[in-house]
Amino acid sequence: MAERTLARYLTEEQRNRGVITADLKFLIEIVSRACQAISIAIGKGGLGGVLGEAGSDNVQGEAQKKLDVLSNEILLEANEWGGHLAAMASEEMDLPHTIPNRYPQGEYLLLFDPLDGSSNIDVNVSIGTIFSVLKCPEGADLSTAAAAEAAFLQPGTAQVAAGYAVYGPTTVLVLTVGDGVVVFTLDREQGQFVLTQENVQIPADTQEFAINMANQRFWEAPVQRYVHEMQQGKTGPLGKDYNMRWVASMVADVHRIMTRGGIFMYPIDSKLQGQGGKLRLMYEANPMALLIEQAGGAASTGLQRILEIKPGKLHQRVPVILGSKNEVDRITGYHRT
Ligand code: AHM
Ligand code: MG
Repeated sequence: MAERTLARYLTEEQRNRGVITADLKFLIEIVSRACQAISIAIGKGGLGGVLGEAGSDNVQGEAQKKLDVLSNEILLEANEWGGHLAAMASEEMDLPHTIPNRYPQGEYLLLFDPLDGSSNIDVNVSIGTIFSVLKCPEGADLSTAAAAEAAFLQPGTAQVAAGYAVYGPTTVLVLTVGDGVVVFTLDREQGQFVLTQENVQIPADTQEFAINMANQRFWEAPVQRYVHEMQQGKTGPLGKDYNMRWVASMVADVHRIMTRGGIFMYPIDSKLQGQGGKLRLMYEANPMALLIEQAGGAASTGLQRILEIKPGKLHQRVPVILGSKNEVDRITGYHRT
């Protein structure tokens, strides 16, 4: 039987199951091609002159790497001409990018973190791209970039598709169109994504956790309690030994959880209180939360299901606790007591 490429998967979802529209199929294919282009640029590393600082800061005041800027440009250029989008928003841009007048406008909004895990770029550790797709509300004001922001402020439950690419030893694309989670692997010779896993299911239980332990002294009490109990292992209240992993690329940490379960936490802490958290809601937490829930896991701030947060601004940050359901339920229980 012929390989199931991304194009074929999307065509089948459109034709047989009516899950997606022709425009959404086109949008996802374009994003996947942009991810291939980013993967190629990353693969060149020091030979391609793509490593190092860009010499600029993004809207969040973070120093941009050359690959942050390049990946953002690749995604913008790939997506602006096709007629499938009303606007785009990115971690690397203060305001949304509206579609230039010379191109037709479509009904979707695309949000992305073009290069997640920026601190890992120069050290040759896995990094990725995260994206989220929303429908543009009818009658939305897209006349200026500033006005367009309001169209994006929809809860994560409104996402019609979400995904991420991990640029690791292999490049994988993990996708949901609201019909479960599927994984594609980039066949570099053919230049296309091929389906390698369907119906991804995250085990409900786990013995693996991911958190930046350097922030321990700043954590809130429920997180202190939970991590302390995990560290006590078999002889503690949880009755089992845990292992810890922290890649510092959310895409890689989430992909490990997709593959074998686990819990990932970037909680609120006293240092982050003023900004609401570390990770961004609209293009990091929401797409990951949708993927995790579609794979049978859970995603919470500790106090609230991430997908139900009504966003107040485009670059809003939130606490993130996601992964194996029983462990996420345990720590949200600790938040309630
Ligand atoms: P980025 O989008 O600028 O790369 O920041 C997000 C990243 C996540 O991928 C990762 O989970 C986290 O920041 C790592 O933070 P820390 O450096 O505190 O470990
Ligand atoms: Mg990021």
